[in-house]
Amino acid sequence: MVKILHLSDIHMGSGFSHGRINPETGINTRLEDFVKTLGRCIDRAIAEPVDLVLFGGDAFPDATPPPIVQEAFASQFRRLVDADIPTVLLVGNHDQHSQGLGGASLCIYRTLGVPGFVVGDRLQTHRIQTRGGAIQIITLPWLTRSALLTRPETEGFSLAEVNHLLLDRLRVALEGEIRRLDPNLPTVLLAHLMTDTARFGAERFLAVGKGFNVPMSLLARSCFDYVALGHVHRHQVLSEQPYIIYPGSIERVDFSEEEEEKGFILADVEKGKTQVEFCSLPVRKFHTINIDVSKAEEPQAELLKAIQAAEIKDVVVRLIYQLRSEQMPLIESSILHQALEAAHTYTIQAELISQMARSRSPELGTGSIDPLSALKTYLLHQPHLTDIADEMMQTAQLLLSSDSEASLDFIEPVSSEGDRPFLNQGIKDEIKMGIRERESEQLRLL
Ligand SMILES: [Mn+2]
Repeated sequence: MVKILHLSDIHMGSGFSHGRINPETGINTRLEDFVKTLGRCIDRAIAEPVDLVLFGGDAFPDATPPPIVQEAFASQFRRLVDADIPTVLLVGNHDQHSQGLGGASLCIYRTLGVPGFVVGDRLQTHRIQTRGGAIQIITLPWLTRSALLTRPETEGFSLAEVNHLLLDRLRVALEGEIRRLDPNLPTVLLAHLMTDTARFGAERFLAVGKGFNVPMSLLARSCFDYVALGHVHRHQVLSEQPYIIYPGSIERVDFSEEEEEKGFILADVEKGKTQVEFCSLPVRKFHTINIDVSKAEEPQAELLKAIQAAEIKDVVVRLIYQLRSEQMPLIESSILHQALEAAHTYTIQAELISQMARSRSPELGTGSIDPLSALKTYLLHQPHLTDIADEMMQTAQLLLSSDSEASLDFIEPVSSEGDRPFLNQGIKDEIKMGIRERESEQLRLL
């Protein structure tokens, strides 16, 4: 039996806007949080001790992390070298440099020949000798088209056709690896990908046409004793026969992960009888206080009541409230700041309700509708947009079908416009345009 610790999506160095500078260290507290949490994972690996550590990809927000972040990551993994625990580092989409060209941030571990470390930057089978016996690990990093296809092969193809071809190639390549497996050894597939059944928020349809989804049938094979995944930040068990698991990210990267439990997987992998356990991590809480005070006579008092009712000590808090423009003089923002002081960090977003009201086309209904039909329906009701309607449709089509790497590899800004706290300047007319979409937030981070 091989005892494995499987963790994924560390994203160390992201979410700095939710932290502050620790005056004692000069370091952003969110970096300190991430290092502490990664430290807990490594502590557990050493305390067990496990025979092998598998990292499912996305070490940093991008392939060129600042030295302080890279060193913090390396000093934690270094402890596994000292403890003589072999480790596989898989390359995720965030670890690849300019879409696969020029190596990945994790390849340095191979270049330096770190003892016991394997970097999974291509589809390949690694036979690893552990204290619990030999095991074979197939690494499947984030796939880019250029990994399996050449440009002339896809000339004139639509995105759907390209994805289809890519899947065919992957099927053949994976089959090749499977045929060369030693049937007597336990086998793990370690992959960074989006499966067709993964859930990463309430509405999956947003991802349609954007991503390259790998069907479960490709992964749920009896030759695998465990399928260790990375990419989706929400922990989920997709199959039990064999176990196919996203451990999820180890820390909350942003508010879209507010409700999610964070942790890693301990797996006892044995030919035909693998057992798994999810181990949760005590990570910093995120909390949204959302309150509509537009009908309140004393909006300020209502806001204070809502803040006092929430547990905010050491928590990353965002206060979102709706009010009418006439109520603005009734809000004393310095008092709100005072009330939120116990939070680790906080932001305040005021939304003016009169300007938020939008008419709604009844055809749009309440069920899910694909984004293109929704836009088409919307345009029918907007005569002033008739001139550019065709162009808008084409652009939307282009956006939806654009390369998944391009649309997903968004690097989180240090501080986004909507996250900026109000600094004793009263309430600005800051209206959040559009809908707050937890799903789209999460999409860009996967
Ligand atoms: Mn990813």
